[in-house]
Amino acid sequence: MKADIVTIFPDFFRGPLDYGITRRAAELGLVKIEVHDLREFTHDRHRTVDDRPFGGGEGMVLKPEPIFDCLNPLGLTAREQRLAGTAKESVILLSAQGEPFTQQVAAQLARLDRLVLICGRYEGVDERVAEFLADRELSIGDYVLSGGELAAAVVVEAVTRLLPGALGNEASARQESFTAQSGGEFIGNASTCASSGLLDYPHYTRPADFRGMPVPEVLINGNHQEIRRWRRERALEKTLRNRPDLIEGVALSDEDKRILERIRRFNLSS
Ligand code: 9D3
Repeated sequence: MKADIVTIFPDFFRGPLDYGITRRAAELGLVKIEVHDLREFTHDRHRTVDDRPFGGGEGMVLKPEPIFDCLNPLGLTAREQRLAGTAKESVILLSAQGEPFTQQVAAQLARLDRLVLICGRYEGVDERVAEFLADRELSIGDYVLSGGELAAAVVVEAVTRLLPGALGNEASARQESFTAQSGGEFIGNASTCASSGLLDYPHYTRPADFRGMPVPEVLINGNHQEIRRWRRERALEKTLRNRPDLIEGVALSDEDKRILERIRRFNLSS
């Protein structure tokens, strides 16, 4: 996969993508990231990338011309064909007005050969970029960032992990067994215990007693049936507390329903 990032802060990307899985994937040649400095596509002495909004209002808007000129030499397939799905390429504008970036979107993007990520800045980006240049507009969540750079790094990391060979053998085998259980398609939230659409259960490692904080007994006394049940209970409990919205998308067994009922009653009584 080739990823082109269009930004006014090219140095930003020296940091976040140079570690862990994204670094290894780049070294293995699974992903090639090229960062484009938008200012190199300006023609005035001050290298102006922004301008005042038509109609008035606060702040500045990224001008369309440098962005269009930056993409022009990249040799992309026409937008019409990209939108028709006949090209394995996508041009994405990262903006607070975008559709939510989810694990499902990451999986779609991981099937492509080419991503172009345009990072917004200032109060916004001239709308002609979203309307005529980009194929889609993505947001990474409902909070205000100062621009699209962190969001682009998030997208690259989430997509890169899904490229074949990006995870070690062990991790990819584990992921395979998860995907098999969810019906062949990797669906649901990234932070979920992928087999079920729930948040993950709690993890512990040595020491068994850390400064008076013990590991739950059940995990040490090694009854695997009991451990499975305990983990399922804790996953249900944590999901109910932190992400109740996820519960409705989960296939609950009768046992799960009994556990949830017990947790709900317990929470009401305390
Ligand atoms: C109410 C006017 N602005 C808030 C101060 C709107 C606004 C403009 C520009 C909000 C954010 C930004 C810059 N943000 C991004 O470019 C951005 C973003 C985000 O803010 N949140 C989540 N995902 C993304 S992707 C790009």
